Amino acid sequence: MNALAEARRILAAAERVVAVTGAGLSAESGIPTFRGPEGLWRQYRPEQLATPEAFTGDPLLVWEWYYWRRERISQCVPNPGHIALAEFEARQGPNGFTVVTQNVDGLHGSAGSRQVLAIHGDIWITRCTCCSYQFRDRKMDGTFVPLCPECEAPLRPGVVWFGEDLPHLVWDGAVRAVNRAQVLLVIGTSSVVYPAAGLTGLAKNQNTRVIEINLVPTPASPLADIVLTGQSGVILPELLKK
Ligand code: BV8
Repeated sequence: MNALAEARRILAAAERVVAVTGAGLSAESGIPTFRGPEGLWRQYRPEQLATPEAFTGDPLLVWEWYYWRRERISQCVPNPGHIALAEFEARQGPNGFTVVTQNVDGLHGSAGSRQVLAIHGDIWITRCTCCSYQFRDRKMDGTFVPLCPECEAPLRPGVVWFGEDLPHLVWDGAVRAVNRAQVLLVIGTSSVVYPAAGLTGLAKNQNTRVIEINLVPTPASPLADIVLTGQSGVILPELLKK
């Protein structure tokens, strides 16, 4: 039996499935990945932009990068990979399928997925650096650092930077979902950013079957029961079709 057929057989028998997704899933929607040849990080290093220190040091540079990314994302739509995941969720029923995404682009929600845990936050949220003020923000350009209307402190993108804790309730939900899952799909992620990358090891320690979808081998590949090599937008519709 080939790898895809075996993966379909395993999924057909699974009551609860979790998918961990990364920038590779959105690549076919036109959103550059972080560490690929055309990656978002190519002209910058992560510590230059996605850290609290970078924001303190040059908040306008960080905002300009996020405005640029919002602009890019606003021109992108979910691809067949996102849609296949949303349709699979509808067929799995309540608590049958959870997406744990590192992506901040919101494309899973646009594709119709409802059980989505955005562990690295949401690029379309702007929040205060000091008080609890936050709002859904469609602003995609700016020449100054926005200030909080409540307390006048600088506003920041509602994403999780390196060195920052993940939102506890969301992260706890992701761990609980993996603990209950019979199958973990690891889709389009380089599996180098923790603690997200640790979910694969958590799954393996409890005999959850792991299926990885990527263009190239990653640190998760040796842990996977099945590795499906190729574009997630091509593989997922085949893997998850009725
Ligand atoms: C934290 C911000 C404490 C939003 C991002 C061990 C334990 C805990 C922490 C650490 C640890 N070791 C190191 C750390 C610190 C650090 C870390 O992991 N550093 C790394 C670099 C070593 N982690 C942290 O600081 C985290 N916070 O740990 O707090 C804590 C501890 C325990 C529990 C809770 C809290 C915070 C990490 C979050 C950082 N923020 N983004 C934004 O601006 O977007 S990370 C950034 O990288 C994005 O979120 C992105 O999603 C993420 C991961 O990247 P990928 O999604 O994998 O994207 P990448 O480009 O790397 O790879 C794309 C893949 O797709 C490739 O494999 C490619 O082959 C593939 N691909 C491409 N095209 C396709 C494809 N596959 C299929 N089809 C295609 N078409």
